[in-house]
Amino acid sequence: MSIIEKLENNERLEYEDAIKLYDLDLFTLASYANRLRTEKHGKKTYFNINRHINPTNICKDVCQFCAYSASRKNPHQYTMSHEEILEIVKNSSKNNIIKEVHIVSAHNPHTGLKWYMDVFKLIKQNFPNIHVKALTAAEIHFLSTEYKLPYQEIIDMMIENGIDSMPGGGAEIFDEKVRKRICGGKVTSAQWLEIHKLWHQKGRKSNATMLFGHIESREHRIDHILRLRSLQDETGGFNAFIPLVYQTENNYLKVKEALTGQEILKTYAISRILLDNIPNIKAYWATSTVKLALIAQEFGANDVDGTIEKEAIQSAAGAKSANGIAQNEFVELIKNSGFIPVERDSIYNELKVW
Ligand code: V47
Repeated sequence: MSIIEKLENNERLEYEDAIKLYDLDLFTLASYANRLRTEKHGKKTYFNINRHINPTNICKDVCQFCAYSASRKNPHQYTMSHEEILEIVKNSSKNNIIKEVHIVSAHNPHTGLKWYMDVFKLIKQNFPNIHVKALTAAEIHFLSTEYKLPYQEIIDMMIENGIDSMPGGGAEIFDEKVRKRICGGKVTSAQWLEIHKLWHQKGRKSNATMLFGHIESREHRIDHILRLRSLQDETGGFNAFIPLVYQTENNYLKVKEALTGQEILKTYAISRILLDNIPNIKAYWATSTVKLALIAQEFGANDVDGTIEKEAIQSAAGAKSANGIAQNEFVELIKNSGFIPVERDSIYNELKVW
């Protein structure tokens, strides 16, 4: 059966067919991805009102793509105090506007495990209505090795200290050869998947990312997406898949050519087509640019992430996301592009349809 016939019949595609998807023209891919998006979400596009906090940039790991870590080209080291972090949440949560804090740090060996956990405990005690999305699988692996505790114990601590869901960071690219080259030494692909599985087994939700547009090939992207699909078949715990477009500045991966918009849009569409079991495909505007995130709505994406407010990881590598985006601007942009803006909470309950 041809790939088009399989797409017409909504058949699940395995690796050999999946890789052929990139050979289809952009608008053919768009039409199948958009059909699937529309079946699941109609014209709705989700966003949330969130605040990103990056409490420390001191990192014991060395990822070639990272411009945020202070051990790399960024000479400015910082570690926030708990008071500073609480002040940020307090200022952002005036009038109950933000619904989520998204907390991701570098792997700082100097603070102690308690410092990490107290951040979440204090936020939850002081702001019980705010959803705490925190600790990537890479951070969990770091804490587990640094403090010689099994993943399970770190996960139990996360739950005790008020973490509601896990972000999707640290996945990068699962192919072991590429991974070794871009972030050797940190959480392996198998460990990343194992940590999310353990988290899902606790009845909790998480997201999954893929960093693309660096030295990986199309085959590596397909392999990455299919490994996520297999785990999702087992656990059903992923809320969203987020392809992160690689930002090229201030880091050590020498990437000559940035991806074309066409390749990025194909990747969103292919993600939607292959991930028949992950409901939300997020075009994270901080890495795709706002304009492409809006276009991605026609290519399978049904989520554009949140207002962010402050962002340090992608902006260090050249993204225009340092100061977030205002809620009313988001709403206007989604509306003007022909979609229905829906403010959601962190686990995709609808809060307001505009
Ligand atoms: O894992 C680092 C990426 C991630 C660069 O779960 C880079 O809702 C592009 O995971 N170019 C952290 N990306 C951010 C993240 C995330 C973002 C938004 C939403 C969610 C979610 C998760 O940032 C890291 C890494 O893959 N990153 N450097 C770079 N130069």
